Amino acid sequence: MTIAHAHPNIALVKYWGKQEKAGNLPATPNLSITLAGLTTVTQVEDGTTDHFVLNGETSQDPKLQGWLNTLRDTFDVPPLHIDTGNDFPTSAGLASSASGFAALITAINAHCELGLNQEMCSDWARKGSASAARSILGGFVALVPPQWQAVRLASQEQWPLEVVVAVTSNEAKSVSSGEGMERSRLTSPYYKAWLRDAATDFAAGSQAINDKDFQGLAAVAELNCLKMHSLMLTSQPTLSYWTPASVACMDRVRALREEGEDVFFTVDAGPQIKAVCLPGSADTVAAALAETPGVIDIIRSPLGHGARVVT
Ligand code: 2P0
Repeated sequence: MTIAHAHPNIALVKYWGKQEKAGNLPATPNLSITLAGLTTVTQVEDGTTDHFVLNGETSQDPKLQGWLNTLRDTFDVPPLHIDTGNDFPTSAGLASSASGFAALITAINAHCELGLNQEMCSDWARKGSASAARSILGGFVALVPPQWQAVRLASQEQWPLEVVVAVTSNEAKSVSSGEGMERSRLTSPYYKAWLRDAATDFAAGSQAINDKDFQGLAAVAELNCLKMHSLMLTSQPTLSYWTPASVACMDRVRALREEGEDVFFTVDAGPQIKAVCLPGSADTVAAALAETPGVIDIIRSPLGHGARVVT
């Protein structure tokens, strides 16, 4: 039996749209931070048939089964009992598929002695869920062509940012990210503009991380997030992930910044707000978001490590 841990990551320059070829390849370069305060724990052991348990309940997951079958095209992987749990809301815009596939390939690699290095683990994680490629590493992580395997931009020790997650709903989303981004690619009138701006946003985000330029990172990350949500909103049918509380939190973050706090927001395919802070602002930001109407929970997180085997 083998146990692996992985953390979700949140993108500061987002992935939303795939290339039209095999391999689950993003259409645009993207970068993220790995969150130590949220964890997926995945246990793998040999079984007589594949059996998957998610958060204590038996689950049928065609995406996971398809990924396992693909893995077996290359490696000798026996039937597996996979038991995985998240200490945060699942499929609710907190990147549970990123930490999930990162923990899973890490556990299977060790359990079945596949001999994969980090780059290869990232490659296999990406085939399950593109954002999962990034959770193989900790700190600041890029996913870029031509390899589309995670690349470390900086460690969490080099720039120890903090993240305050304002949870506004625990419900699973009704449209998956994969389905949503394909809808945006096919129907949003802004998709071409999204592709056009991607390399510039990625370069600006990478430079800001390299320079530890918080204001620079704030500017590119907030605008890139709002570009992605513009794509979502202009998809047909629309993809509307925000609640009134999400909007209130974004307004609150802008107001806190006007008051001198070092904070910016980002939002993924769900209603939760992630406020990224310099450490000196995290207490004030957490207190302010906790008081914002509609916020049901606050999760605080430093940046953390990549996926790893713990037994
Ligand atoms: C990201 N998201 O860059 C963006 C921002 C959500 C919003 O990557 O189809 O679960 O499995 O590759 O990785 C979520 O999409 O999609 C995602 P698939 P994934 O973090």
